[in-house]
Amino acid sequence: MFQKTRMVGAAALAAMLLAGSAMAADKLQLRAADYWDDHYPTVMGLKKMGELLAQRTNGRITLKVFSSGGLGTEKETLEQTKIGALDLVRVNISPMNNICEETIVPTLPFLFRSIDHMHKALDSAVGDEILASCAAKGYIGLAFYDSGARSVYAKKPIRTMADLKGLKLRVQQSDLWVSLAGAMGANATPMPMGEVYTGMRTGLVDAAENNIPSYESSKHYEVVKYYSKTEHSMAPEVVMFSKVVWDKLSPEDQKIIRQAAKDSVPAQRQFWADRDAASLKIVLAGGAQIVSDVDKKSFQDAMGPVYAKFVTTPKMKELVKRIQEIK
Ligand code: GTR
Repeated sequence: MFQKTRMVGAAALAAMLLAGSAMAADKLQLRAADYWDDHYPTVMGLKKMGELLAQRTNGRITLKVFSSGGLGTEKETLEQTKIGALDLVRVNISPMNNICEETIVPTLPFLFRSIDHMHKALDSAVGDEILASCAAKGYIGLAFYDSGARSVYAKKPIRTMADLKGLKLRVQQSDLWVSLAGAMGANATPMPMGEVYTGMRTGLVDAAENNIPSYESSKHYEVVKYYSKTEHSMAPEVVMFSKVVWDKLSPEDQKIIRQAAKDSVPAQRQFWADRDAASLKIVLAGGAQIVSDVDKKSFQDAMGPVYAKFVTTPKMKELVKRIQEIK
């Protein structure tokens, strides 16, 4: 009896150890990068995704976020993700523009009529198709995050194209952005976000463009005080997973990761809305002026050549049309 119990006990222990080692082998710690700090809504979105992963797998899958641009510029972290040195990355969609052409579509100037229209479009099949379009380039698009609308800020108000004429406007590293800034009347200077503060201080650039939380978090409002609501693009943020890593995961884990990213979106949108309001207060208290009487139509009317140059394939044309048709 004693003997039998001991044997059963030993077998059970062995089985437990085996199961334990299998579990340990299955443990997956994903590594993500983001330019912003831990309190910025994009990083908070990734952390929400991590929480969901841990809850849904009893801690088997976790997500560590390397924030504050610690791993490099967005271009660099995209390269690291492509080779699998990073598992995923959160970037603005703009640095994807030169990599994967359909990401140009949601970056296009004046495409979305409102935040609500942008949400509807990105939540629809159009959004999924754009996310899926980067697989051949090494990226599995998991989700779009909110980034509001981007507007120009400078040392003077920008109400018309004439106001922007000849100004050196910092843009993201994307050919579309160079063309877009040119069509708005400015001289485009592409550079990574981390260099813009010094660039503005030293006069390397006169102006930049971004949403209010970025204008605030980057402290750019300390250097240039006029934020003019051109609202020329609603280029969203995007979460991109490394395809080389993805292809090694089980279909079950792929499903769990995809779902956790999607399910982090509503929380991220709330973090965004909260931060947008809080950032506005901070920049106003810091002496920034919000210029609302901008002749947006004059900027919008100048965008024909940008569309003609960048919306080139039948697929891109179709995506633009489907977005415009969303009510
Ligand atoms: C911000 C975005 C960053 C970065 C930045 C930029 O809105 O959150 O990821 O792309 O814009 O202008 O470079």
